[in-house]
Formats: sequence, C-alpha cells, structure tokens
Amino acid sequence: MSTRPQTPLLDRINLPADLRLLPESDLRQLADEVRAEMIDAVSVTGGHLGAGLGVVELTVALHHVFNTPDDKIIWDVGHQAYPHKILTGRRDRIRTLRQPGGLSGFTRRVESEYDPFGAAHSSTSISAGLGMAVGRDLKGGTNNVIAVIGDGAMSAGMAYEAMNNAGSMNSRLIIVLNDNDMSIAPPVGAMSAYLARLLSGGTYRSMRNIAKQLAKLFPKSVEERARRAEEYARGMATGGTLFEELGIYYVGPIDGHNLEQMLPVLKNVRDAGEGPILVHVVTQKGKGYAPAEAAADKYHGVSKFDVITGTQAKAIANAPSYTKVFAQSLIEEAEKDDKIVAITAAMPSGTGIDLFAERFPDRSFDVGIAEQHGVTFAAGLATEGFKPFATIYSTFLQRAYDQVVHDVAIQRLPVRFALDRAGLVGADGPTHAGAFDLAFLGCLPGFVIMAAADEAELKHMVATQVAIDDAPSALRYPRGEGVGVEMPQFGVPLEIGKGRILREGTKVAILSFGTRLAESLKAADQLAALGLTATVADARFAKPLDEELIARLAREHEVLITVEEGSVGGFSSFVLDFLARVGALDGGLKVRPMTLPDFFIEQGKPEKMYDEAGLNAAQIVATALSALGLENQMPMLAEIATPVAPKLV
Ligand SMILES: Cc1ncc(C[n+]2csc(CCOP(=O)(O)OP(=O)(O)O)c2C)c(N)n1
Repeated sequence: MSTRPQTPLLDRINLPADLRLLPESDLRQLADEVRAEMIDAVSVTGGHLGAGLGVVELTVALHHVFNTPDDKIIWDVGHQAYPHKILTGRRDRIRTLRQPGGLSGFTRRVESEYDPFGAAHSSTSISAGLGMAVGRDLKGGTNNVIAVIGDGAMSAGMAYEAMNNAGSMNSRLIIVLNDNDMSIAPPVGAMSAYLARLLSGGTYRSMRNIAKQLAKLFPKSVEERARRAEEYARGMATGGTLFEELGIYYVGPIDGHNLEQMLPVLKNVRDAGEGPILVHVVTQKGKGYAPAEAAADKYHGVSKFDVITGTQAKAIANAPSYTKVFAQSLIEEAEKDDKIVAITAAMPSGTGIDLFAERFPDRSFDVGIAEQHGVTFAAGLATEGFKPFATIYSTFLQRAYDQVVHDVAIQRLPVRFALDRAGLVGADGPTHAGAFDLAFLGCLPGFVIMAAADEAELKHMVATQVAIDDAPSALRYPRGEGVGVEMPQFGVPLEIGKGRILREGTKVAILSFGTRLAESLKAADQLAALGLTATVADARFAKPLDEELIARLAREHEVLITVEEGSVGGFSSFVLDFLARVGALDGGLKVRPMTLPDFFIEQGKPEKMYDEAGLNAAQIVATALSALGLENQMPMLAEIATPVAPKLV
C-alpha cells in the first residue's frame, strides 16, 4: 500500500527543477495542490480561472517531462498560465495577479525566464515556437520548444499559417492542442488513451491500420471522440489527418487530466525524431472546481469570488456598461432595419453581440478568433447591401489592419466598426489597451470616426453609423460603465463631422474627443475656481474634423488643449495638422495635445492609470496653467499634478 506524503508538496517546489525530483506517483497530489492554490489566489484577485484549471495536470506534466526553462513552453494567449506561474518561482506573488505592480495575467518575457514569449492576443504560439525552433537549429541547440494552443485559438488563420510553414520544415516543434470544447467533447475513455500512447511511440505508422480497425470496436464515447478529432484532424480512424497533410505528425486524442496517460506520451514525444508534432490533449475547462464546471462559461473570467460557493463579487453599477448600451442600441436599430447584421470574433458576451444574437439569431455571426476573416466577411456582407457591424475590441482590430485598408476602406464599403474597450482597460494591461485605433484608422481616406463621450452619445452614434451607408465608419467607446446620463428614447443620427460646445469661456479651450469629456468639464470647473473660464467642446468626430469649430476655438482662445484616450497620431495629430495647414499656428495660439503617453501603461486601477497617462482633470488644469505661464502663481495646483508634456532636450 502506498503511503501518501501528508505535508504539502507544493511548499517544496520553488522551481520546476524541484518538481522534476518528485516521483511520478506524487504528481497527482501536486496537481491537486496547484489547483487549490490557484482557486484561492484567483478568488482574491479575479481573473482567468477556467482555462488555468483545465491545464493544471498538463502544466505539471510538461514541467516534469521537459527541462524548462531550457526547454521552452509557450502558452498561447497566456491566460491559462497561472498554474505555470505557481510552479515557476512566482507562487509568492500569485496573489498579486493583475494587481497594480503585480504579476501579469498573461505570460511576459520580463517577468520570468520561464515565459519565453509574451502573449495575450491569441494564436501566436506556433509561429513564435517555430521561430524559436529554427533559431535553435541555426545555433546548433538541442532544447525542445512546446507551443500549447487551445482549440479556440486554433480557429485563427495565424495558427494555420504557422502550421503550414512548420510542416514544410524539418525543425522539431511540439504543438500541444489543448482541446477543452465542452459542448462537443465527451470524456475520453481509457482505451483511447491507451491507443494514443501506442500511437505516440515509434510503431505509430504500422499501428495506423490496426487503429483504423480498432476504432470501430471502441465504446460509443470513444468513437465520438475520434470523430471530434476529425474536426481538426480528419480523425485517426480515417487514416490521414489534416495536420498530417500539413506535414505535422499527429498524436491523440489523450486525456489531459490523467497523468498516468499523459506522461508516457509526452516522454515519447520528447524523445522522438525530427519535424513538427502535434499532441491532441482533451481537457475540461474549469476542471476540479464545481462552480466553474457547472457554469456555462466555465468561469472563463471572474471577479473576486467566494471559494466555497463560487459566488462572484458584483460591482455596484451606477450606470449601464457601454457594451450593454451599444448592444441595446443596435438591437433597437435592427428592429427597424432588417439589413443590420452583427459580427463578433469569438467575443459574444464581451461585445454584447450575445444579446443581439438572442434577438436576431440569423443576423448575428460569431466567426471565431478570426478578426481578419471577420472584417473581410463583413466587407462581403456590405457588398450584398447589408449593414454589417463588425464589433471588435479596439486592441483586437489591430490584427485585421490590412483587411480594414484593402477590403473595406479602398472599396469604400460601409462596414461599421464598433470598437469596444477603446482606451485603457485596467487589469488586463497594455496588451488589451485600445490605444492605437485612432492613429491607424484616422489615416485612411474616407473613414468616418466617432467617439462617444457618454452612453447617450453612444446611442446616437450607433444610429449615425446605421445612417452612414456610403463609407466605412468606426465608433469607439471604453470599457466599463457609462456616466449615468439620462438616456434618450431613440438614437438620432448626428450631423457628420460636427462637434458640440458644452461650455463657453475665454482664454482656454478644451477640445475633448471621447469619454475624457467628464474630466475636461471638471478641469473647467477647477479653472473657473481660479478665475479662468474655459470653453469645453466635444469633437464627436475625429474624421471628418469639425474644422469650423476648431478654427473658432483657435481664433477665440489663447490656449487650445485637445484631450483623448488614444496614442499620439490620433485625434490631436489631426487637429494639429489642420491648424498648421490653415496657418492657425503661425500666430500666438498655444496648442497642447493631451494623448496617451509614448510608453505602455502597465495594468492598474483605472484612476491611477489615467493619472499616469496624464489625462485626469488635475493634469488638464496644470497643462492650461503652464501654457498660460501661470504655474508659478498656482503652487497648490502644481502640487496636485504636473502636466505630462514632451520634454525639450
Ligand atoms: C486575437 C484575439 N482575439 C480575441 C481574444 C480574446 N480571447 C481570450 S481567450 C479566448 C478564448 C480562447 O479559447 P481557447 O484557445 O480554446 O482557450 P481556453 O480559454 O478554452 O483554454 C478569447 C477569444 C484574444 N485573446 N486574442
């Protein structure tokens, strides 16, 4: 009889080298401890829970079999890497996950030598892994490179581009396909795992025909499992897999929670010969934590929660989220106009398209993690007279840039881009910040670009996008809840390229684009308290610019401050460009562009991030005072904030 050690094994594991000293018989207990540690940590930090729970055993097995960090494990997306972080010297900081100054919620090269590649956007692991493998070969190295990619991430074209390339090379690359598709996947039977172990050995080729015959004799669930594999692989039972057609040796499917089954397969794979190899591992998202297993989304992303009940903390909402307002506005528009269709790239709940899909199942399309395809698909719909809303987070649209330029803008197709999460996003950090859309869309001829200053504006802007049927348009709005303004009953299309003035003043004009309008108004209040009245305007459009409004602000004020939650190259640059072209900068006008700074802002509490970005009211005030040369007369304000301005060198 085996006697199991009573002391926590995890306390003895600082690095994977410690883990490799454990006998295989201890790994089950270690996995259980890692799982418990992860649940406890995420219950206080919030974050991605389900994905990490699903790969606990896989993480333990990979670090046991492979010699990390010399052998490199690349976690696709990186949201499932919490167990990996616990086992790679970061356990003492695991309760700082996603907190200001704490561990990232994704993998990061600067955080650990066990993170060979940073991620957060999906489907990059095979490309990066192939690069590392080829680099190793060129250097004459012998280490392993392992890319772990989910079945979701496998839906992106980039994964196939990488496999197509890998399959034509002799470089040794190990791809682990982490298939946790709960809606289709039944549990994997012991027979299947047994077969997979055989398949991973050297006798695979000769086993193939035997496997073909055997598959027919399997219990139903295993047969179905094999059929499911076909979706990716045309199935082992048919004698040829898609992966193999691409030149990638296919092994699987195997049970990713059963260490006894997984370890020998991984060892075989580690010790096998040349070329790329794919191990198809079946896991269960949320595994081992009942509330997650029972949840429809398997607790993909959670706020803080009670470990016993699984109940998540609910933020007290003072106003509906921008996402919800967008979805409801679009639904209302779609009730009136049957040409409106909506597209999401694997983010139905994040974008509110789940609500749209409930109402209009036939007019909503989830294309998978495939932003490039999603954009061109929308362009195709537009050619057929539909009014497609491509609803994509600002940060994920970056991936589809050529599609935006070549398939949409050049053909002047009226695709409506709804860019959620524009601006800073808090705990997800710089990979998810929507910082660049203004810069990369604003330079495209013909685009109409709007930003909502509040949720009522958002509703009108959705109506505006519906009405713009002869050009592409983009509407950006931030993460989180609105400001609590009264909502209009109907969305009313705005006049294209016209802003609005909210407050009239002298000397200083603050021209806001987007939701920094509230801070701009606050800044105007603070300036008024100092005896300086400011004009505050909401540009509404970054393209076309309201040139009349801007010219007037320039003419009638000494200082013109632009405020936006986007990088340099966006709204402020368009304003400056216009002012320079019409000669408005030739006189005494002092223009002060306030944009996101020229560095990546780390994860944090939104208020602090805005402070770091220099986009809060205090900094707008300080910018105005410094432009007027009044900073020395206002020492108390200088203390509140210093303007973030480029330093002259
Ligand atoms: C390019 C891109 N689009 C969308 C996302 C948002 N996203 C994060 S995880 C995820 C699902 C990934 O599914 P899968 O690869 O199967 O991993 P799992 O969470 O199931 O383990 C999505 C859509 C992303 N990270 N990157």
